[in-house]
Amino acid sequence: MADSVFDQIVRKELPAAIIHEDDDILAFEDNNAQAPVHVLVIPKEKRLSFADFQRGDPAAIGRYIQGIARVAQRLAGGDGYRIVFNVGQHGQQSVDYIHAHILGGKQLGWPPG
Ligand code: DGP
Repeated sequence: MADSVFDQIVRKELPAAIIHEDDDILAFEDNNAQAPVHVLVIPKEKRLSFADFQRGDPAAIGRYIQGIARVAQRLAGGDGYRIVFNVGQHGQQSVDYIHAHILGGKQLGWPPG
C-alpha cells in the first residue's frame, strides 16, 4: 500500500492536532475544517477505504466504530453531528487511508452535493 499523509501522522512524522489516541485509533483535527467540529478518526491498522470493511476482523472494525462514536459524543454529542466516509472518486476520497469525518458544532445542511 502506498504511503499517505495519514500514515505519516500515525508515525508522528507529520504534526497534527491530536484529539484522542489509544491502541486502536487516532483522532485529529481536519486541516481544512468545514464545521466548528471537524475531526478525522483513523484506525491505526491501515485500511484504504470503508469498502475494505467487507472483509477483516469484525472485532477490530467494531473497536474502530466504537472509538468514532466515543470521540463524536465527546465533541458534539449535545446537539448532534454527522459521520462521513468518502469512498473513491465519486465519493471524493482524497487520502487513501480510511478516515471518518466527524462534523458538528453547527446546524448542518442536507442533502450533500
Ligand atoms: P477526503 O476527501 O474524505 O479524503 O478528506 C480528506 C481530508 O483530510 C480533507 O478534509 C483534508 C484532510 N487532510 C488532508 N491532508 C491533511 C493533513 O496533512 N493533515 C490534516 N490534519 N488533515 C489533512
